[in-house]
Amino acid sequence: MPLAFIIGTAGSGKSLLTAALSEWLKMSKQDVAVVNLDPGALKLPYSPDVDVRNYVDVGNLMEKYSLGPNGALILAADLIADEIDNIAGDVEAANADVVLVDTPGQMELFAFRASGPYIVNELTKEPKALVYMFDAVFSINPLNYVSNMFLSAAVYNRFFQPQIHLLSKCDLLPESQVETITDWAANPRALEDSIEEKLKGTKRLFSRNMMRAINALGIKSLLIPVSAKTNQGLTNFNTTLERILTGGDKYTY
Ligand SMILES: Nc1nc2c(ncn2[C@@H]2O[C@H](COP(=O)(O)OP(=O)(O)O)[C@@H](O)[C@H]2O)c(=O)[nH]1
Ligand SMILES: [Mg+2]
Repeated sequence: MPLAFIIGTAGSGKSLLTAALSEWLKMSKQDVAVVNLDPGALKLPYSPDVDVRNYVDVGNLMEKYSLGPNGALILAADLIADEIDNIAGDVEAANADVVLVDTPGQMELFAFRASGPYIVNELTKEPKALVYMFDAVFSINPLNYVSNMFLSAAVYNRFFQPQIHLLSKCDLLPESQVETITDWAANPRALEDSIEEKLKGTKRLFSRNMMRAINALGIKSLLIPVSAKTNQGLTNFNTTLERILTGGDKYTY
């Protein structure tokens, strides 16, 4: 079964989008399973079919190794790799036609430690996609937008899997601002113009050069606006996901 990994900075909306898309898929009669890979999650907006917290307990780690919450989360992220056979077995047993994987709250625990790419490789040999989330409210400033482009390129450089880019929480911005940001993704010239207009001095220079360097990598990818509160954009998002995971077919017939 194909897998989609939902990735983004802390609070970018990974867990709520996982919940919204899985509900939306169920309504479309698609057989979906949801995996929680965040050992530090206290409360989730969905009930996971597979839960890493069954294997790794952050509270226990804090006590056993006298760690603070950050240290315990780092250790937990690494310990997940040791449980990969169990987790892969649980995913297999869920026997769904598509699997959504919600990743740890702090992106670096998944993307920038050895265990993340190992987990992505070992969990399945079937088609997979990474879904990278740009927080809309954060991204409205071109400086922040370029920083997020940089992070998404860094994530690509860790996994080398097909990557979809979403603009999350777009219900929080007026339509015109959502359009401005999606235009930046589609049209580098528009982003350069906004950088010239909105930024000055070192910030302008740095943002422009960083943006040009990232564009030169050739990983241009459109930004799909979505909202996990209103379900806006889920059709578009899922069409793109289907194209990567199944070649454009439904997951369940
Ligand atoms: N308005 C709005 N808020 C959202 C949306 N998605 C997530 N949030 C809120 O943003 C916060 C962080 O979301 P969460 O899914 O936990 O982020 P995660 O850390 O990436 O998993 C929560 O308070 C959510 O309710 C959205 O589409 N619209
Ligand atoms: Mg989360």
